Amino acid sequence: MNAPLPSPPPVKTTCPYCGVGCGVAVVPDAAGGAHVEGDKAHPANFGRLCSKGAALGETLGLETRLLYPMMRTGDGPLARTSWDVALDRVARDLAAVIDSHGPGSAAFYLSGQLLTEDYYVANKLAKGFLGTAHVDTNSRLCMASSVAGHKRAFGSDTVPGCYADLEAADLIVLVGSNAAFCHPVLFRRMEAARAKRGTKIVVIDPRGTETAAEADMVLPLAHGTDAILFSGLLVYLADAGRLDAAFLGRHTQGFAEALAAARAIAPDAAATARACGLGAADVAAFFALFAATGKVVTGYSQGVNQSAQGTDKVGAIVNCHLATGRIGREGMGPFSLTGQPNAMGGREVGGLANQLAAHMGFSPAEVDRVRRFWSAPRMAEREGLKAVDMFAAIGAGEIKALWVMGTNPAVSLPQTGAVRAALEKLDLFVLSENVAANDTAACRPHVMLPAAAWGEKDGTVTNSERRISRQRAFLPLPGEVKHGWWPLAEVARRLGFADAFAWTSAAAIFREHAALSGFENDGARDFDISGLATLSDAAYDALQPVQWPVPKDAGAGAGAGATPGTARLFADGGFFTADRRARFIVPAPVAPPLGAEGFPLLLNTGRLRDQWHTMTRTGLSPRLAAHEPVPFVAVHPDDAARLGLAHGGLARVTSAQGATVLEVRADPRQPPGTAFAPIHWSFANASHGPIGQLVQARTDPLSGQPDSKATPVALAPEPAPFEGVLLARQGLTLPDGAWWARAALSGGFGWRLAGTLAPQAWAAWFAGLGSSDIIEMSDPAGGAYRAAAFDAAGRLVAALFVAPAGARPNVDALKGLLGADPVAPDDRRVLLAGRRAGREAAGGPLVCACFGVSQGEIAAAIGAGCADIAAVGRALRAGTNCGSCVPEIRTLLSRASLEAPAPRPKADVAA
Ligand SMILES: Nc1nc2c(c(=O)[nH]1)N[C@H]1C(S)=C(S)[C@@H](COP(=O)(O)OP(=O)(O)OC[C@H]3O[C@@H](n4cnc5c(=O)[nH]c(N)nc54)[C@H](O)[C@@H]3O)O[C@H]1N2
Ligand SMILES: Nc1nc2c(c(=O)[nH]1)N[C@H]1C(S)=C(S)[C@@H](COP(=O)(O)OP(=O)(O)OC[C@H]3O[C@@H](n4cnc5c(=O)[nH]c(N)nc54)[C@H](O)[C@@H]3O)O[C@H]1N2
Ligand code: SF4
Ligand SMILES: [Mo]
Repeated sequence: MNAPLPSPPPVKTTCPYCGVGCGVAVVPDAAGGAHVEGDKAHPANFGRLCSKGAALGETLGLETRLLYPMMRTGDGPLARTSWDVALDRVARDLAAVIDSHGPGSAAFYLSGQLLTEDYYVANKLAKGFLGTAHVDTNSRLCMASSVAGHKRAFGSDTVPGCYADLEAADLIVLVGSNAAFCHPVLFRRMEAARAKRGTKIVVIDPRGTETAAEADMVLPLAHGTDAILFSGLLVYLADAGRLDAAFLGRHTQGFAEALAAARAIAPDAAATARACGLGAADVAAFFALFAATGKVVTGYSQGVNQSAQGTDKVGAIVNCHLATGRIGREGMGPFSLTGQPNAMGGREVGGLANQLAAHMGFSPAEVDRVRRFWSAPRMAEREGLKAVDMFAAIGAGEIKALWVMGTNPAVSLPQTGAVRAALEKLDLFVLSENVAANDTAACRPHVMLPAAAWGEKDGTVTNSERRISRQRAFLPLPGEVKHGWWPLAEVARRLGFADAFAWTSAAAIFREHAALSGFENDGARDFDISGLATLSDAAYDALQPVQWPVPKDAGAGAGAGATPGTARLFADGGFFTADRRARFIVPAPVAPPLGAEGFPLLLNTGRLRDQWHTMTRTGLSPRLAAHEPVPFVAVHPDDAARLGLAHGGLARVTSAQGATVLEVRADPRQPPGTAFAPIHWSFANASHGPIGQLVQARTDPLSGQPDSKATPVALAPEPAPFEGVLLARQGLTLPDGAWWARAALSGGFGWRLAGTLAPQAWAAWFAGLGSSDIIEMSDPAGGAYRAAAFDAAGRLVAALFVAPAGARPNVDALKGLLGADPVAPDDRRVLLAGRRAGREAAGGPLVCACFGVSQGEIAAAIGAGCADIAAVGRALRAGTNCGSCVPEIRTLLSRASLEAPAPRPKADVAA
């Protein structure tokens, strides 16, 4: 990992995962892989990478990729076709749908993982040339409440500050953000600053997280009550005389009404505490700390945005910063932590249904301006449908043609059951994808188009601090894969719009986008990168990371080295409202999360450290899979006991929308009455599919963003008298009735198994694999079955271990045999024993993904006297590279100092 880079010089590009937007230096190897390390010169990460970024080299394989256009005729299966045939079909069917049913019958569903250039082309085609504004994106599920909150307060979707503010702050308040897992490199920067200057970190999150474990103060407020907490803070700041009268008077409007509304919601600290389910002393201490500290950054993410009151939560936070003038100055400001690598770029080009392009909306003047710039024949003149409504319109048959690019809605939207049904109704369903199979691809697209993936893509992305960076290609386009913008331009050409879509490079598209941002702007719109509109191809290739705005008169344009950019906005007002004043927000009265008869718990959903969304890429890395190999639901131990759920057993989780089955985690960090499940699993890698099946489609009235954090659910034990493990070289179809979850292993796959399927049934299934060289151990009385199958060359094809619940063998040490060529006679014997001497005693879940160090090994090192993070690092190297696992090592250290490790409770064998 820390080995010096081999020559030739690395290609500098940007990580394709989170919105931190770390710079990556890559040296491709001859075998289609690459050596990846952090780019020391990139201002987002200065050389650091988290576990996901560090494992990028393991995700470049072509085995799962879509390499050729595919098309379906009639009810037949998808079959390989040529680009010409596929594009003719898309253009013809799109035109036919629009001719018969109007432009509003066509829609695009895009993604914050597309490059800015791809996004720009899709938006231009739809809104200017097809005449439909039904262009929305998975950013609706992600950043829409921040966008709406920014626009309401600032008149524009502007993030006022930058990452350096987190290092200059004396107080960082993280609201609804698990940054230790989700923005790990930025969190490392916060921790480093704390070590240097004693910054205080406050975490506001109902659930105990790794981020909370690192905080100086934790406020585990009740779900959905953030706007009450920040209303209470506004009242406190006013009553304590901490307002910035000069800033208020010169640069804002509406303070009196906002304060009156806040008083009605949260009259004082004690009332705030009661309404938020927090201790009065804790709330008072937080208010006093905020009031007394000038340099405060409030960072927020999905606990704020993904809420039925997300926009008001953003407004309540921004109010406190406006009232104290703590905005746009070093170390101060509200800071939206964006999720995806290009969530910001998508907003810049108008990827949301309620935006037009370049941060313009649908006012008649703006529609006219964009029409003239594009010479557009058929402008959409009104906002389109937002994601949840768009899929409802598809289900209702009103939208008949849909082009999905770079997102997996059959997993990530709320109510995925309804989403799947809707997708199957379309007259034309086009899917641009990197992978050949996922849950959305299973919904019978008519055409699948192979798109360039990270390493092949070429263009720009914008990170959380408005910094535009290049994603550069270091691999050739494999098979017949094309850049994302290309099929859009080709369809436009087929529809008669060749002149407006005539680019031959990403650089040319970027120049047009940059020019539009400056077109008739005169400083009235925040998003202005016209200083980059004349970059030559070479200057675009060499573009250094730069923060917008970059207006023309900023002396930019020369590209490398000469682009000044803008670190902060609004310190001296200059908001983008008509009167240049910011608006205070009057939040609506805060309603509790919706309850539902028969569904007594609230289901919260979110992310794990080492997986990215629906795992189409991180799922390929054995290292990353080892951290959390199975989908689970966490509940408080008291709830588990009350509901008869056994830690490690299975639970059926049900909501009004759907049901799934997950492994139970009894976790004291989970507030009673709530449950938490990760979002990463789907039917592609788990028998019972995504958590999105259960999630309600309740949305914020202003942003349209779904509340994915508070769905009423019921939990009940699911019978699982057996459990087991399956290892195999290839993907296998498992028997009906089994509960399983699949993860990548070096040389193949590993499945965790559970359920009611008895050993005899497993034995019959295993025999059906058709190997002529099988060894078996069957113990019907003991409820155990073990078997291994080999190919003619003596290589392991599959190994199965089934045992009574609670007695699943730890086969970690056997996983390496999948790569053995052939399996040695001694190892054949130990396979049936289900274990091999050596490392497995120190096994357990993987903690350090960089150096492959397990929980057991760390516990052993702690037992042997390692008393702090540094000592563990010296002994095992764990935590010394990316640092993502430092919070977990700290938890193990503190647990070891409190208690002797408890044995894992035996699972219930329910009848
Ligand atoms: N490892 C990893 N990192 C990622 C991603 C990934 O898939 N994996 N995805 C990226 C993307 S696209 C995004 S959007 C970001 C998301 O980053 P985060 O928003 O940090 O992640 P989440 O886990 O979705 O949710 C954050 C927290 O909100 C809390 N929460 C729930 N309800 C409330 C509430 O009412 N109030 C408050 N204050 N908190 C609440 C949850 O308990 C959870 O801990 O992560 C990015 N980074
Ligand atoms: N319950 C619940 N649901 C949630 C969330 C939650 O916290 N809870 N979070 C929401 C949030 S914040 C987000 S961002 C979404 C994420 O949800 P999705 O966007 O659905 O998740 P991904 O797995 O990132 O899907 C990206 C897909 O695009 C493909 N892909 C990647 N790059 C490219 C590319 O450049 N071009 C093309 N054509 N394809 C590409 C990948 O193979 C993958 O299939 O999930 C949302 N859903
Ligand atoms: S923090 Fe990790 S996932 Fe996010 S951009 Fe950096 S390396 Fe990539
Ligand atoms: Mo996101």
